[in-house]
Amino acid sequence: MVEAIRSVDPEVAALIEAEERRQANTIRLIASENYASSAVLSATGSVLTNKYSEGYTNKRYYQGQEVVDQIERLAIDRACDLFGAEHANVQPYSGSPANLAVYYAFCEPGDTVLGLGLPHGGHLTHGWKVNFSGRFYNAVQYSVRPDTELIDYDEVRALALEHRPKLIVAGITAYPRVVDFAAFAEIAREVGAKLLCDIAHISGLVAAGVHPSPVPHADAVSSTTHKTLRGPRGGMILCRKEHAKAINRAVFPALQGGPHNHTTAALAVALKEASTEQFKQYAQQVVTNSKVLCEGLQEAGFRLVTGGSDNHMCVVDLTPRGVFGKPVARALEKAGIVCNYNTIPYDPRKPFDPSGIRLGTPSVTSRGMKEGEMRQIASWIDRAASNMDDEAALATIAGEVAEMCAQFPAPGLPQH
Ligand code: DSN
Repeated sequence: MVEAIRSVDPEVAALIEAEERRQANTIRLIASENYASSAVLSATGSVLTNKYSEGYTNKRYYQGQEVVDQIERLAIDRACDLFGAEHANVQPYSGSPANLAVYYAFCEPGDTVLGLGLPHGGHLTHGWKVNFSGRFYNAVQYSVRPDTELIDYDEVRALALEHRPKLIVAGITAYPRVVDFAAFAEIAREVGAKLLCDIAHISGLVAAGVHPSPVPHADAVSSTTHKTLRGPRGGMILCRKEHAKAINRAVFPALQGGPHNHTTAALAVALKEASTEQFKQYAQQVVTNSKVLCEGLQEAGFRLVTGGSDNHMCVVDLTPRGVFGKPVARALEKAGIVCNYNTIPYDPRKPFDPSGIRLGTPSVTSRGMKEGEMRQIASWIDRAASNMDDEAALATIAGEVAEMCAQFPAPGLPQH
């Protein structure tokens, strides 16, 4: 495919190849990233990008839908089967638009919504003040407990009883533990709120049965499709039949125009991949790898937020090592290990220069790395954090990283 680009635009072709090399030769620990398979990438780059299909299957505003209708139907059916859902909308462009659509379907502007605060591991769209969710709605934020750093379900209930939200959002982007969706559902029922469970980070784990599913508990479940689910960049919403009309109307025509049919096809492929035994084993290994990475880091003197991980990510408090998130993330990048700096709960430092880093194992697990490699990665992180200003030491680690990467070819990438 790059050859076709090169004949028209060598500059962009060269940049794509540079990114292929970067993705191949570095250890990617960004918890929200993954490697989509060649099949998913090919569907994303297919002629389906050429077609407009505003509307839904058998109810479109353009002719020529005999193929696209079948593709969208496949994606919907596979999503419903995989997650045990009554209805799926596979048109949201990504996770934030999916959440916006659920707010639109269930709330009026100004209504009260209750979500996890961003500094405590929530997402921008869970009511953070600079986001639409905090500007157009009366957002109340719950937090994690200062002692355990676990979601404070007592506080969620107390805030729900006090503020009577129209919508409660249960979801995380930087929280390394299982979310108790049943507990959220009980609180939502008690106060008459709708429940949105945002499983963007964990949808692959949910699909594989290694994280409890919110589907039996939630009015709507939103997700991106490119994180642990390993699909194309996109979004989807699962919901009960009773909400299907409201959710569909919110996505189109309220918020979006034509669906991205190339993404829908790639999602259908990813959902098929995610229904296999191989994917179940993958998801299990993602969690095992995360636990082992945490243990290695603890042994090296780092503090793990909540004391460890039972999903695909670890949030690392660097304070005991006397270093901070941003410089460590930069040093790690020089050492060939890519992550993001992150706040820790009740962080005394500023979000742009916080105390922690967030690490995730979806990408390295897609390359086939297991427990031994996680211990090696923990030891490289330890070495990099001890040699942050030593360019030569960091370059040496980068060389070792590239050697290990060469032994674990990443799905979807040509080998350079
Ligand atoms: N940006 C994603 C993440 O990294 O968690 C969430 O949208």
